[in-house]
Amino acid sequence: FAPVFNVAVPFIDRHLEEGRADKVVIRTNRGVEVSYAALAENVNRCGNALLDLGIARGERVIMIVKDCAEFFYCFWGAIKAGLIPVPVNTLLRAKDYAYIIADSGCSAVVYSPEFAAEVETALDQLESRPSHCLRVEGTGGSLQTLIASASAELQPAPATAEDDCFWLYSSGSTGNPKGAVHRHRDMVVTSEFYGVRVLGIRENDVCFSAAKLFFAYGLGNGMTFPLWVGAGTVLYDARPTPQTVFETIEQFKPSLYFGVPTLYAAQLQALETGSSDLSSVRLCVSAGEALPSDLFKRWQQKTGLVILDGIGSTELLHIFISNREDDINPGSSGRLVPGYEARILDENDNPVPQGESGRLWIRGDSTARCYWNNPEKTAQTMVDGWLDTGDTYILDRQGYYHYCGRNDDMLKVGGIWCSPFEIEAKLIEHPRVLEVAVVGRADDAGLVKPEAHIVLHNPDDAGEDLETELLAHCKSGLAPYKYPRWFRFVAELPKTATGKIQRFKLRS
Ligand code: 3SK
Repeated sequence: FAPVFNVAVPFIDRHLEEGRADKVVIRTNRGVEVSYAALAENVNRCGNALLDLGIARGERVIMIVKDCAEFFYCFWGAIKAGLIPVPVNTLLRAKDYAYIIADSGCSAVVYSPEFAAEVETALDQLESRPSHCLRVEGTGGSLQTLIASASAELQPAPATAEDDCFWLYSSGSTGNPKGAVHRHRDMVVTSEFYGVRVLGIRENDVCFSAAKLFFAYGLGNGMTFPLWVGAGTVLYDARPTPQTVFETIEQFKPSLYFGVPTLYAAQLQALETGSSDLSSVRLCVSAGEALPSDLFKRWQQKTGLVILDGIGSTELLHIFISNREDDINPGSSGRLVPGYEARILDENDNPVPQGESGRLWIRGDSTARCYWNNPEKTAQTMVDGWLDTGDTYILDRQGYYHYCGRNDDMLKVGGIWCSPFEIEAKLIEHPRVLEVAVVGRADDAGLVKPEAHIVLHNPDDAGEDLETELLAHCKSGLAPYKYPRWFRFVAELPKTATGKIQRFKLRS
């Protein structure tokens, strides 16, 4: 890396020097097309618009923004101007946003109008509001109107590859989300090591990520990897369903498709009664949760396409263990991505013999510098450049890594972290619920979803009506993917002598 290095230069400005000014980089489901020249200009305008508001170097800009061109303008404009963009999950609720806005100490919140109800409720709950709260679209001071009137010239703020660049919030099993602080170098590392060396992404590729840009997974798939090699990307701004994903692929003809196991399973189900032209796709990718080998095989049989499964994390920014197009072991996460090292340790922090399970630690140059404002968690998780992934893994004799579960009780539901304790806290608010424990259970496709085990004040209340009521209760206060898919009314919960719930018994 050069001594002075703002990562917006190689990702955005470089393309003008390399003759891609007129090439379309972004196509959206709303009919928007953006060339590399227009992207660079709007990034400059947006960076200036944020500076004109008085936001100073190093200050945070929270982005609760759908997948659209303005996501790119705001993210890269902030980076080029020396500000810190913080994309946040758009599926969260007001209480989550209130926490993140306060924790980040941000100067600005930028949000798509679709999320106004939750975001504005959050802002009303805060003791002190950020100085600037802007909608992306709309009249009267929206980000779009500020972009239109700001200067199109912006010099990159001086930075080094080691300087803080952007944050992503990651969920914890208990407690609150943590802001993983990423550096300027991190997106270069993931784009080069995973994007180029594993996916073989090149200039003539077109990416379509059903996983949204606010996830570390979607951010790489749909934004940084295509920008790194001068490729194109397709943005879809609503919730992906099998139907809309197939329509998007048929319309925009991407060569790389990025999904999550739950969506691949739903797409396969849709293909039982319908068909879709996937001929543009050269490779499918999956992450977020382990891809069952049966799902891999059925997808390959039905579509003729392989799915590259891998595991990544918000803290490492993208995938660090992956299958390869010419080296796939279905049901495994694959082999280490170049640039990363792995250790599997026992409970005394000693390496386990090959073939035995232990806690997976990873080292690589895309690891977050720290968790914001959380030295204790940083010290526990990030040690001498190694990151504790929180996952249990086995390395087999052939060098493939096999996922065995979490070391904590976290669940991955549809590729998104989900804390059972948060669902329990919601259920226990219900007046009929005495005790509750939530665990993960595999559905018919082998994908984990939350299951609630409930002790009622009055066991006679159990039944379908109460299930419906509890479902509505959960959906009213939790992010949409966090509700239990099954309710089991039980007489008591299995507990240790000290009263700790024995979750392993509920899982079995
Ligand atoms: O969950 C994953 O597997 C993942 C993959 C890539 C980037 C980020 C994450 C969390």
